Order: sequence, then C-alpha cells, then structure tokens
Amino acid sequence: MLERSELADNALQALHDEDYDRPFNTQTLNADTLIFTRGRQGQSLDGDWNFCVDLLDTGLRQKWFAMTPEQPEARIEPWDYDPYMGETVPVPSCWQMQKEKWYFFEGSAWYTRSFEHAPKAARRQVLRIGAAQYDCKVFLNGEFIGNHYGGSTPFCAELTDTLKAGQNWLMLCVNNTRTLDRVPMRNTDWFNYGGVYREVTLFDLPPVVVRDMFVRLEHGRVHVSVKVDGAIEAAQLSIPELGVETPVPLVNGAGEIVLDIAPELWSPDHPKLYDVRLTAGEDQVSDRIGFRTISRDGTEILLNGDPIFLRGISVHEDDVETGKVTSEEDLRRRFAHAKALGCNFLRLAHYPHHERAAELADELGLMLWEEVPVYWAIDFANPDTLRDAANQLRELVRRDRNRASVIIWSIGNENPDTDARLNFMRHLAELAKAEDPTRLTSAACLVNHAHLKIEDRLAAHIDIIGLNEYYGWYEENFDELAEIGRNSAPDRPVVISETGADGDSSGKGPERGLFSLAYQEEVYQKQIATLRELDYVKGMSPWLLYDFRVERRQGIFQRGWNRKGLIAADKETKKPAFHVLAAYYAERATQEERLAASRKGTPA
Ligand code: GCB
Repeated sequence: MLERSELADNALQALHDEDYDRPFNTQTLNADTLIFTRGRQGQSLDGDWNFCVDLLDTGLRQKWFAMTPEQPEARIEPWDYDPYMGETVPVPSCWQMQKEKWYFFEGSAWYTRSFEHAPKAARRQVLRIGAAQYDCKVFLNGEFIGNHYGGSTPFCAELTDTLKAGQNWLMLCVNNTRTLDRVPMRNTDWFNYGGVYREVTLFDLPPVVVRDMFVRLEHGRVHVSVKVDGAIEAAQLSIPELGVETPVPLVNGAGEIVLDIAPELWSPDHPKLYDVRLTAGEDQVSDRIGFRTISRDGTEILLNGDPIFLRGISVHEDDVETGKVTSEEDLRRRFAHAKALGCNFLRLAHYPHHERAAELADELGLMLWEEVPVYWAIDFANPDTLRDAANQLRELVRRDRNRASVIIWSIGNENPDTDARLNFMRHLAELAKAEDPTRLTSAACLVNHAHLKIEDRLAAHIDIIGLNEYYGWYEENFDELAEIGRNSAPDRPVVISETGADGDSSGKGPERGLFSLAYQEEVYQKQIATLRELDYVKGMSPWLLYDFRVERRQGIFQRGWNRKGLIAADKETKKPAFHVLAAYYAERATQEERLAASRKGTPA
C-alpha cells in the first residue's frame, strides 16, 4: 500500500523496510499441507488473470494485496498498481512466452482473479496450484494464506475460513528470482521461466478429507497406507477387478493394511492398471494403479525379478511456444518419439515434470526417472537449502508414488563431491527411502577425471550410479572413456544418465566439426561402441530428446538454445544421431526379448 497509507507502520515504511518480505517467506504450504486429489472433481481457476510484473517488489512493500476493488475515480491515494484491472495473462502460462517485454524478466509478478463462492454448511475449500515458479505467496480477500518454495511441485492451501459468500479475490505473488540458497540455485542449464504454469483448481470438500493414499507391492504383497484429516474409525478400500472391498482401520487418521491378492504385474510390455477407490466418510478419491517391483541385485536392475536394460532418453519440459507449460498433446508426442527411438525409459530432467507425464507413462508402458533440482553447486552447508530440497522431494514422492512407471527417484545432478554435499545427499537418499521404500534411488554423478574412474562417495548411498559423461564433447580424448570403463568396478548398476553432443539442424550449422550434425552422429556411434562393452552399464538416457531454450548458450550455432537434442526444438526434425541410437536400441530390444524368452523357456 502507498507510502502514506494507514496500513504502513509509519509513513515511509514501504520505502525503508528491507525485511518487507520476511513475514511472507513462511513456507507454510508444503508436503504436509498437500491433499490427495486424484479422482476428485474441482473447479478450474485457469483462464485469464490480471497480471503485473514487479521488479522492485513494490507490491509486497506497499501491500497491494490489501487494496479493495474500486473504480479508479473513487481511489483517494495515488496507487502504483490496481490488481483489479489492467493487463491479463492466461493461467497456466510462463510470462516469458506471453510478451517479448517479459522475456528476461526475473522477479515478482502479481496474479489476481475473482471467483464466486456459495457457502454450504460443513464444507471445506482447498486450493491446489499444480506449480508456480519459484516462490509463491497466496492471498485471499486481502489476507495472507501461505507461501510455497519450489518451482515444479504442487501445493495446497486451505481457504475455508477466509472465503466470503459471493465474490472472492485471489492474489498470487510469484517470484522466479534465482538465489544462492535455493533449489536450484543461481546457475542452471535450462531457462529460468516464471509464472503459474500448471493448473489451478479449487476443491470443495467434506469435513473429513483423504490426505494421502499410497498403494504398492512390497515384499510380495499389496500394502495400502491411508491418511485422513478427521476422526473416523475406518476408510473403505475397493479394487473391484481384484475383488477387494475392505475397511482400512484408522488410528488418529492413519492406517495401513496388507492385502492377500495376486494382481497381474505391470511392465512396459503389459502396462496393466487397476481402478482403486477409497471412501472416507463422505469423501472419495480414486486412482489407476499398477503393481510391479523394481530392485537391484549386484549390478543388475530387476523389474518384477527379471534383469532389464534401460533404453532411455533424457528430456526437459520445454516448448518453443509455451515454455514450461505442458499439454496432453505435447506429452503424447514426447512419448511417441521415445517409443520411435526404441525407448522403454525416460529421464525426466532436472525437476519434477507435469504429473500427467507419469500417468501417461503408466498407461503407455514406459519407465521413468524422476528428479528434484538439486543441481550443480547448491548451498549444501545451508540447513534452509536442505529444508527446501527435502520438501520438494517429499512433494514429488507424495505426488507420484502410486505410479508404476516411476522406478527411480533421483536426488541430484552433477554436484561437487564435498563433505557438505555428502551429508546433504545422504539425508535426501534416506528421506526418499523413508517416504517410499519401493523404488530405487539415484543421482547423476561425475567421472573422477583425475583417477579416470567412476568414483563418487555418494555412490554408497544410492541404488544406481547415474553417470554424466561427455566424451567427444566436453572431454576431448575419447580413449579415456574406455579406460574409465576398465578402471571401474562398481558394486551396483550404472546408468549413463547423460552423454551427447550439440548438432545444429537449422541449416545454418557447420558441415563438420563441433555443432555439426555429422559430429553429433559420430559421438553417438563412438559412445555406443564403447559403452556396449561395459557389463555394469544397465541403461542409458543420452542428453536429450529435444533441443531446449537456455540463456547461457549464446554461441553462433546455439543462439539461446542447447542443441543436444536428437530432435530439433520444432519437435519434428530428427537429426541423424536419432537413427544411430534407434538402431542400437532396436538391437538391444531384440537381445532382451531373446533373453526373456530363454528365461521362460519359450522361443523368441
Ligand atoms: C550436463 C547437465 C545438463 C546440461 C548438459 C549440457 O552435464 O547435467 O543439465 O544441459 O550437461 O548440455 O552441457
């Protein structure tokens, strides 16, 4: 609010207070306030919202959220913004993609919209925001509701006590400023999009609400854990196709049962899913769930007990037109391209992708690596940074732990091997197992170039060693890759989580050498020739499916894009290296089929 407003403690507070944002950086919207939303019908709050970028954080300083809707002529102070009129943007969107003037904007932006509410006795209203990059402060009718950190996970805010009959005004202050202490920190190799870029939904709920349902195959049996808000003695579980209709007894809102059933197992070849329904009081949720096991034995990765090779590809969430906004069509095209490449696996780098990705992967039979953005030089010694990372991991795991397609939680990417990092990552690895003992953990580690060896102290604390190596690109001497292969004897599976080279397919690229399509193709040929000999390498997800936008790549062939895609940013033009990898994966798939057939004793 204005410098002379009564809401300011003194006339100049809005100008002089540099702690203006402290009361709002509460992180009160976090994994603990999530509710289970699958199978629920909510009211969509997507569509046009009033919008204003706010580089100097004038909105928080002047308390724009406390303004009431009025005609401009009726205002008696010279307001610096009117949340109730002016420019609009659609939600979901990234502001960079809306107007050129916002392309490089980094800071706070204000979103405002109204919705009608008709109060009903004993109902609760919970707002869910699919993702807002990076920090989001929620206000309703002038009141501060809560704050969330983390740009790619969903969060929920209970609005029940602040809602009014009739018109209500919701305001979000979303800030995409990169800071040293957050996750990710200042320096990344992807574009720093900003905005409310996933769906916003309002749920109207009964007093007893299902907060969580976790259904999984563990030690050969189906376990179901339930959490509800509210004092009831039992929830009711049903899986009609398996004849399950049983109460889940609850103590203090929590309960777990073990079912004696033998579901058909989910696998890429047989992506079988079951309808699961849970009723608690008047509340009901449902999900489509597959059952499978994923484990490791020595250097093998086992799916349902059988060794597998992960024929993968890495992918960012990025689009020429929409930035980070992901549509169903975009996801289906992504998975169709992965299948055309011969993949059974994708690495969803470097942050949680849209939740629809894992639902679709469940249906289509693709395995996924999901990841939190603990990327490069995070402030590992800072407990606030750990708190942020741990919360993002919990939110991701809670969101997707019913998805059979998700086989790996990855807790970091290319972090320096320091003591502080080891402590930080150990904590995350343990947390992932505590939240979900049924999946494997990994992290993208680096080669020790001094020892020419796969060597990272974190390896002892994760199930799969993810390895990013760029022989032929950042590392010139290709022969060293074979040497690393020989020098290393890991005691657990290695997945080459990245490798690749840029290839400019715009027609303006060079004919030969770095950035040419021919060079990219050659790097893939050499990588495959070397890696195929390493029997502890149990999968790969080269870098990456599509070219992606990023500020830090400004070379003449890059022009604001990382061009390591096997397909150009148009998501159509396949580069020659695509076919090299496809040929290798086709060969591997045939081998796998033969092995599977010989295990079963049937001809392939
Ligand atoms: C890496 C990073 C990835 C980059 C890639 C590159 O090692 O993990 O985020 O985009 O290399 O292209 O340099």
